[in-house]
Amino acid sequence: MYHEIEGASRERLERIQSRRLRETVERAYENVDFYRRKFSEKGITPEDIEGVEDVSKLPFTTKEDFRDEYPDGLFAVDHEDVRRIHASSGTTGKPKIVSYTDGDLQVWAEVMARSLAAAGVEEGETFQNAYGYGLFTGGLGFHDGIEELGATVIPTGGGNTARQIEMLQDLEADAMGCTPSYCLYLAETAEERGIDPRELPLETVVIGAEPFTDPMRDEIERALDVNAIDIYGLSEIIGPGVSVECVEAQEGLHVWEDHFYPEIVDPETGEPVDPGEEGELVLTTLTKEALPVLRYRTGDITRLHGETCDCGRTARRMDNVTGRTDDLLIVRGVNVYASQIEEVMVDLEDVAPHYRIDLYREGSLDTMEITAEHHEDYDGSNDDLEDLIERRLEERLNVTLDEVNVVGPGVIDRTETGKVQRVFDHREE
Ligand code: DLL
Repeated sequence: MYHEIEGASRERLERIQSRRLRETVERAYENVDFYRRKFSEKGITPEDIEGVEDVSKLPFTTKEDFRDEYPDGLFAVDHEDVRRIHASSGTTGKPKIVSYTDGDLQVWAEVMARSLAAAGVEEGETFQNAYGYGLFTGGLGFHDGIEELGATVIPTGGGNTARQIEMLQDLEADAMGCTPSYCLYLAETAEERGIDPRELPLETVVIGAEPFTDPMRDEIERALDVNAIDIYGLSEIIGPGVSVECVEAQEGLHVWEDHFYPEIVDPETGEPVDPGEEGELVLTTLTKEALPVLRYRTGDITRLHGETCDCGRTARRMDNVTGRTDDLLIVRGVNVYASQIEEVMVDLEDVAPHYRIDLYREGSLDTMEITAEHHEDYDGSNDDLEDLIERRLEERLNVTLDEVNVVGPGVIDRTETGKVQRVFDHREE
């Protein structure tokens, strides 16, 4: 274990959680107007929260709150104490902006170091970090954790697969981090180039940032002859490093509960579900300074397990996340909300309100196709309109479209119920 707290008794852990929850509530209430407003709407004050047993008295925070408080309405410290900013796409309009103090960056590096150690990565080993650097939390989150652990980081970032493979061969990384789909793509590309991916030196890949199924993980493990370890996290809470599987059991992801308090609620009612039941994961930060977040509705569907684990870690485990409560589609690791596409489409005068989004998995990579009807009175060329749609969507989504088709009025099937279905996700078919 990287830190002795990982093996702490449940009683000790809960005492720490309760103390930190009180401090977080206090900090949020004192420094963020938004929370003061929410508390008064609920008729509570920080004194009502004595420990984790009171957590469900607190108001939820949602992604819409990040949008409404854009850019820095949720920050709890002055700008000079913010050492870093990251961002992730929001449902509409602006991205969600997240911030970190020096202390937050230290905590993040530590939970990432713990996560990597749990995944089986050791001090002195070499880690090729193929998560994207930049506003996305994947690249820098992993980077700092790898250094904190005392391993060597190769910051390749995303893309440039040929170079990525060459680096793996020449610098002999023991471990790599990337999205599960990119991992498979890399294995396929190696094969196309006459390199047996199983001969690459990798022993571990740490995969996350998008959902994947067990068969997909088996394929990764087989293709590269590695352990593929699931890591979970989200920008609003910190980034990667909220929870991770341990290599010993590889059965559920230990949530670093001394920093993030997990609950599972019914996505419809917001009420806590029975222990072990499936529902929406809700997270409260316990130590974040720049951006304390109370009861964040992640939109991720999972369940929590309390049984002790073979590895000796006492933190509860969550299931691999495979579903969402909302319209988030993660395409090649990039977060895209269907509502962002909707916004672009309704702004285009020559496009009728009928369009569909088709997602496929070709080999190991996601592809996204848009089919849209032009208006009855549009007399331009379909090619021009396709180019326009493509340009507008790519600007807005930061993801390349694989195909845009403009068709005549009435071509796209209408539903009989009147409920439109725009997204057709064929990736798990
Ligand atoms: O994806 C942070 C991250 C980077 C996690 C690298 C793991 C590795 P966001 O861009 O804010 O942050 O996206 C967060 O991605 O709410 C989930 O829906 C999804 N997600 C993240 N990890 C997993 C995972 C990063 N292991 C959103 N399995 C989350 C399934 C995941 N979904």
